[in-house]
Amino acid sequence: MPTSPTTLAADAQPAPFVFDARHTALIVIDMQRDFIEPGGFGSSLGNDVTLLSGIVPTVAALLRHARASDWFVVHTRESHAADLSDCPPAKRLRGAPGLRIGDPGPMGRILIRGEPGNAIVDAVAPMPGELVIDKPGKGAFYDTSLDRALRERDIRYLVFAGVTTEVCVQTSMREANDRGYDALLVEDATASYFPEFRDATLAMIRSQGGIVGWTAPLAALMAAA
Ligand code: TIU
Repeated sequence: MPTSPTTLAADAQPAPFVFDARHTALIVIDMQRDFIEPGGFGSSLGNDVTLLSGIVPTVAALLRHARASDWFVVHTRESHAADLSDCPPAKRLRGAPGLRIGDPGPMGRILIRGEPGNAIVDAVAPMPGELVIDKPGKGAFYDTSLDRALRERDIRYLVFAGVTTEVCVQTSMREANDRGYDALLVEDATASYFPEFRDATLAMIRSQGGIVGWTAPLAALMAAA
C-alpha cells in the first residue's frame, strides 16, 4: 500500500483501511451512564447493562491512541432537553409507563441532558478541547452540528467506537457513509446488549466490499503503518 508520511494503512476487513491522521476523527458514541450503569435508560428498557461495561478499558485505550495521534476527538450523548421539546412522542411513548424518557429514575430523569445518568463514564470522559455532541436521535448526525464541525476541520476519516453497536453506532456509521466519510468501527471497542447483534452488525458493515465501511480490532489500528 503506497503511503505518504501521514497516510497509514490498518489491517482491516474487508480490506486495508487507508487513512490520513491529519484528517481523522475518533467518534465515541454514547458511553454514558444511561447505557452502561444500572438505573438508566438501558436498564429501563429491560437490558442487562453489564454486557456493555466490559469495553470501557478498550475504549479508554483507543482514546489514548487517538489523543497521542492528534486525531480530532468527538464524544456523543443521546439526550433530550428537559422540556422534551426534542423528543418525538413516538420515541417517548415506546417506553413502559414510569420508565419513559424524562421520567425520574435512580440516576435522575431518564436520558435528560445534565442529569447524572447522562454523564459519560469517568474512564472515557472527554478532555478539554474535545467536542461533545448532544444528540436527540440514534444517529450522531441527525439534528446536530457534527457534520459542520468535521467539515470545518477537513476531517475525512472517522473511527467509531461506543454503544450500542446495532443502534446508535450503526445508525451513525451509516449516516457518515452517506455523507462521504470513510468510516471504520473498532470491533473490540463496541458492545451491544445482544452480543449476536454486535457480531451481525460488524458482518453487515464490512459485507459487499465494505458497503458501510471497515472493521478492525484496536490492535490493528494501533499497528497501522
Ligand atoms: N437501546 C439501545 O440498544 N440503544 C439505544 O437506545 N441508544 C444507543 O445505542 N446509544
